[in-house]
Amino acid sequence: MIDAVTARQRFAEYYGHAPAGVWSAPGRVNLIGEHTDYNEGFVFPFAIAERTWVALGGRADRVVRVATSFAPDAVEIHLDDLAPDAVSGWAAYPFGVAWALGRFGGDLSQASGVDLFITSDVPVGAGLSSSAALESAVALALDEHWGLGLDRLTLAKVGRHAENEVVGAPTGILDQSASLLSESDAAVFLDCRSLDAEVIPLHLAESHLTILVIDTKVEHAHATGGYAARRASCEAGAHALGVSSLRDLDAGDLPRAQRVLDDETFRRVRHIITENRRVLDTVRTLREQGPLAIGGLLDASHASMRDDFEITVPEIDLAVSVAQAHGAVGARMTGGGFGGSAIALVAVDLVPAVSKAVRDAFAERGYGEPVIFTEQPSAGARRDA
Ligand code: GAF
Repeated sequence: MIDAVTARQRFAEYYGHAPAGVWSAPGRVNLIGEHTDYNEGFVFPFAIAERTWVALGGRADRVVRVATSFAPDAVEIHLDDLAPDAVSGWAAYPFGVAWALGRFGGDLSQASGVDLFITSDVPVGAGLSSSAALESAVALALDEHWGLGLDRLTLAKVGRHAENEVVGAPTGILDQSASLLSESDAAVFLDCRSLDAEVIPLHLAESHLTILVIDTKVEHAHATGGYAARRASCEAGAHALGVSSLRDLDAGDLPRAQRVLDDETFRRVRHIITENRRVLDTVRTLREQGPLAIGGLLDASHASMRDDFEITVPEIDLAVSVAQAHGAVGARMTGGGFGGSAIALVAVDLVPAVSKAVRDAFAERGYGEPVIFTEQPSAGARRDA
């Protein structure tokens, strides 16, 4: 297990002296609201227990050096050389964040260099936002060390900017907001247009419920392929319907959308319109009736991602349908799709039975073994030491 003490030790072993501080940021599960963020809609994620840790030490020069436990070689860059196309691979995340901090109001011309050591237990490629955990931890650490004083929403924008401009993935602000704004036992209700955020208690433990994560091990990547295509369809749909974003439409616009758009674009647009409604209904239902009552909305969200947005894969659909058939309150894919993880809202005492049923079903179909674990909605990014 990784914690602040381990992160300090790893830094000290690598650089030969103690770090000035340790910061960490979590991955996320999105409870509901998929692909709505870049359509200026609503999302409702929570932070998971797995985190990325950044230990930082100051330097006298203007070099940023990054070492990690997941790549053999350290990488370094002079602060004057930071640029979107200056780096590639995993280093694009930390260096991209450093570059984006300069773009969001931090004057880096007098900033001194830093040594960073990064370590993480957020699963990579599981749809649980390992990239946002890395961006958010680095953003928080550098913001504090350099005394930039940027607020957390701005740091979320910094992470998104790094991902869009440096990594090259056209993602929205969901993941970084979840990582930076979450609190324990709660989810973040974010309006991605106004960026108004509200932390809403989930009351899972009182209801004897937990979130089961089923990582199908089917790896996804958002810098390529389907994710960008879905975003382009949404933008084309909004343009054809005369709105600046799909956020401006509701169910009353669906008949006109069906007349104006081709079938595929219509179904993409219908997913966004209905998913925004489901997020609002989830938040209201949770407040009025508690988490046991939101299962149908999770199920409907999955059906919409499978049939209208077409971002699920057979392994994910199987995990969801088996969980539903074995007593889950509700289940859906979480994250951008094309692989990754499903989540199921499950009574605590049903966890072993649902897990076994999913494992058996995967074995029967000849799919690779999924990794199944429970998640506790956890604290957001913070300074640990
Ligand atoms: C990925 C992206 F990074 C998010 O911005 C969001 O669009 C999500 O997919 C889908 O809801 O995690």
